[in-house]
Amino acid sequence: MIHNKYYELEKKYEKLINRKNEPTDEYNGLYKRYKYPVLTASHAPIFWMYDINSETNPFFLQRLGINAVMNSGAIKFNGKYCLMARVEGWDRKSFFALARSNCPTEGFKFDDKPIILEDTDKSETNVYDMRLTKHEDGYIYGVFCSESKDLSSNDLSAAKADAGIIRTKDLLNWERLPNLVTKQSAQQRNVVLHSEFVDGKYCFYTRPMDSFIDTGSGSGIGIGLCDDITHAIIDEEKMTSLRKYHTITEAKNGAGAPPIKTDSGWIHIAHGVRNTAAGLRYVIYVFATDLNDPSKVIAEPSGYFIAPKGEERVGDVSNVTFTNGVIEDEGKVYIYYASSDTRLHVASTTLERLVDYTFNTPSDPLRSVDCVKQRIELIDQNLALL
Ligand code: M1P
Repeated sequence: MIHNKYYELEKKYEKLINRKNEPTDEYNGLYKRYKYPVLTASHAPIFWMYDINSETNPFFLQRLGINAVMNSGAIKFNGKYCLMARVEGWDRKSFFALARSNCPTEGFKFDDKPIILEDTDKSETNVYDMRLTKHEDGYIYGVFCSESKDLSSNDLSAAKADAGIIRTKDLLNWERLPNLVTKQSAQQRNVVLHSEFVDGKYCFYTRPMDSFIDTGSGSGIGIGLCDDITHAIIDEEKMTSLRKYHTITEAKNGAGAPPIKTDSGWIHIAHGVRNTAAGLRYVIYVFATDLNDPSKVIAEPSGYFIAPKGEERVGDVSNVTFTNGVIEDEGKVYIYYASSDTRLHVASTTLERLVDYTFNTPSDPLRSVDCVKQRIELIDQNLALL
């Protein structure tokens, strides 16, 4: 028999799922932030957490809690906006679950069951941050971080990050492929598959790392080609957007969603990390690469595009904004970004605006003296009009 409490919680859940969302009144010209997150731990169906049977769970205890719903891949499929969310349990393990809606900014509801990945590697302990790519080969690929314990170290928390790969044609049946092998880099996180072949090969954005936390000698976002996605091996990684001293990418950076193709170039919405006395600060930034050579950076607006604001600043890992999902839909662009490893938000803009921002915003001159000159130039132009 279903516990009475279930019906009470169900009402709350339905109210949450059907809640209308609206843009906030913040103005920056670049994008609109929305009032409510699109996914939170409370969006998890009640039957994922409770045993709803009053005989086996008379006190209606939560048996398998959900801690956070965050970094999500995104795609429009069969007319629905779909988010491949990173759902983290109270047990610290993440899994993937698909939430769908008819609207890009509200109404996301999880499919009844999370995604089951084929168990191809018994040492894999955690999985997270899937990027979805609709590839020109006809498949939708999911590339995610596959994390295992680093057995070469005595440190209990030492871990190893690899890129796992799955693919589907219907978002229901997933085929797992062997993990990506990058011959030059010991570890990989934030790996993204490019949507088109480059020189007839599959093209991945990578993030070379020497260890689990530090990118070490890794100087930024890499790019590498491979012949066969069913045994993906990258022999050589070139660099694209580089980490730079005293910028938002000084500590590390990483690709976000697959880049958006425009007439002017590929637009990448990525994350940059800097260190502070209060810990790492993650912001979202934009750069563009050449249409014919996606490794060549042709524009990189100065500073951040989205940084944590208000309640976004606080969570399990505070001061973080992170994106791995963007949907471009008939000239509109929806950027799904998580805040502080806790919840998922959306910001909306248009392709026209994003192109203008990307190609007409000055780049970071890297020194205060030049930054102030850059600003005075803007002020002088404006004062001449006022
Ligand atoms: O905690 C912030 C983010 O840290 C990692 O990103 P990166 O690999 O760039 O350090 C990821 O684990 C990500 O999931 C997380 O949001």
